[in-house]
Amino acid sequence: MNHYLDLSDEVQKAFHSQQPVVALESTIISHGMPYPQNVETAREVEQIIRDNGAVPATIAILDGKIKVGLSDEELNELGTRTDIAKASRKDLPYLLANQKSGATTVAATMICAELAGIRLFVTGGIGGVHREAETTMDISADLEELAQSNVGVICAGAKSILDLGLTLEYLETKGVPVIGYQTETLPAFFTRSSPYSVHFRTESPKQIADTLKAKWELGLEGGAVIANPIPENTALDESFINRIIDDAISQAKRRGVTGKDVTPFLLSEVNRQTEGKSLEANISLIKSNAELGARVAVEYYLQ
Ligand code: PSU
Ligand code: MN
Repeated sequence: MNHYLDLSDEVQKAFHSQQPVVALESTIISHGMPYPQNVETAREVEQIIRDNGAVPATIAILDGKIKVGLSDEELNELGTRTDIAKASRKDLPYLLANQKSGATTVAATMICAELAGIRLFVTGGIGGVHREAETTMDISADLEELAQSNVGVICAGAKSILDLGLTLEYLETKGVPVIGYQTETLPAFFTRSSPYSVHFRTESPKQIADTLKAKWELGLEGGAVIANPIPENTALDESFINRIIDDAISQAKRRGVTGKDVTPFLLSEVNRQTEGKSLEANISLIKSNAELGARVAVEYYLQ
């Protein structure tokens, strides 16, 4: 095992007794939601995974170690400390070599999950190709990681802060299957559908697990996107949320926000302008993703 890895007791026990393990990211805790909802949600999401027969492994970089499975205190630290870096693929070497801390993005969580031998990972939404990427070249490292790390990512699609059409094109080029769970269209995080088709519609956790097995048994490197629409009762009105997203994007442009700050800026601006409605939606969809992720993991590991 890689000497940077530090597995919690719960995760170690799960590996020894061959229980299914599901990874969770930490950028959503440190940079995606406000305190105290971030910490409360992180704990609740872990419990949902346990209740559905799997073991949660929230991943973060703490003092130069890749933590796989966090204690309550560590979750609290990630949710309250203001000096936690957003850690993507490019950031891992420096943070580890210099005993620093960081909250892992989808890309970095996939890397750490794979190092630990975890095949399934639950999050809210993935990064992707930003609008106007043809001039800014802002394309999330999450997409390259999906192309190369062998981890299935359960999410609610992607926010339309991104260009969803170009994001799908990118994933298609890289051979990353985008699998809809009981949906034909790519969910747009806050809403259950979008004008874009997923690559395949599936009906059950078993069908998803079998598809992942076939991919990896064929030696096809890389991950998959499993897109689970937000529960109907918490989905936001499409024109309401799109108006706010458009406004957040033009503000980011006006203020000259670039690089790794773009996504956190847009997320917090959307949170602010929806006065908590987007936060409620975010919490609801991540819980729903946790349930699906645990059920897929059970099928993947135990059948
Ligand atoms: N999109 C969301 N919520 C999030 C993120 C993206 O709807 O919390 C976070 C994830 O951690 C994702 C990261 O991996 O932002 C992508 O950042 P960037 O676009 O800078 O690659
Ligand atoms: Mn970016």
